Amino acid sequence: MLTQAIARKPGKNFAQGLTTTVSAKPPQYELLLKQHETYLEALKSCGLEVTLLDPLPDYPDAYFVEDTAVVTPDVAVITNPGAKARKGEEESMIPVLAGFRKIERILAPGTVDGGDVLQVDNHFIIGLSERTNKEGAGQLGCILESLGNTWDMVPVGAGLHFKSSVNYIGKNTLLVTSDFSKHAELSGYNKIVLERVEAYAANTLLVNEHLLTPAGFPGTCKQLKALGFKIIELETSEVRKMDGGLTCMSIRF
Ligand code: CIR
Repeated sequence: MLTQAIARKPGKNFAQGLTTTVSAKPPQYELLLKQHETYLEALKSCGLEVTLLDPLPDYPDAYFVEDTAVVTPDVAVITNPGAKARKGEEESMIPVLAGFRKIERILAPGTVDGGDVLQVDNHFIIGLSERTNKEGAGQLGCILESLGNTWDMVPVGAGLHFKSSVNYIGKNTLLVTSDFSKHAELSGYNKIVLERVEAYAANTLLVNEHLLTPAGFPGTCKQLKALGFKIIELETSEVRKMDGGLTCMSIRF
């Protein structure tokens, strides 16, 4: 049962963050704040106590807190973010997470973004991406293994992070984009393979038996409901313009 979430309010300069998404309309701060607040309310409605941190003016992407730490019942592993512009965000998480867990760190030349780390009970699947390298994944794997967990690495050939494309939704089931439907490392799970036009819905977040899923993907929503999942649909238009989604905006434990 998850009880805590750490999140950070987006700063006014959020649109200066990294993005590869071309959007017809520029990102809107007021709308992002509204979507972020609704997201936090949804986390609370799933039973989480939310710690909300202030924006970090030097880091427009800092509200994507997920990338800065991997937290398990035993440890908080502070990452070494793979994007140059985001290095340093992780330092501000140390005093926050030290209040909950013992701290370990990923050290250079290792890099890890939390968005590449998918937890399925005590098994961790670590995506190797432009942000997470083999050295970083190995360091994280060693820490997790020393605490009784298992882990595996998966190449991320598409999308920004592994969890942009694959998420665990409970009942031994993964929600995956078609790019990940045949990966050997994922063969032990049931899979719901998203239609190409609904690929963004892969970024669905399991919180205590509820699925927080992006609004606007009716096919996926219908399928999840039919399988008996409890769904909370959330607007994500402004986060999406910055290559982010629902998993990225909090650390849950
Ligand atoms: C970045 O490129 O780092 C941010 N604009 C988006 C990060 C999204 N985080 C995530 O998927 N875990």
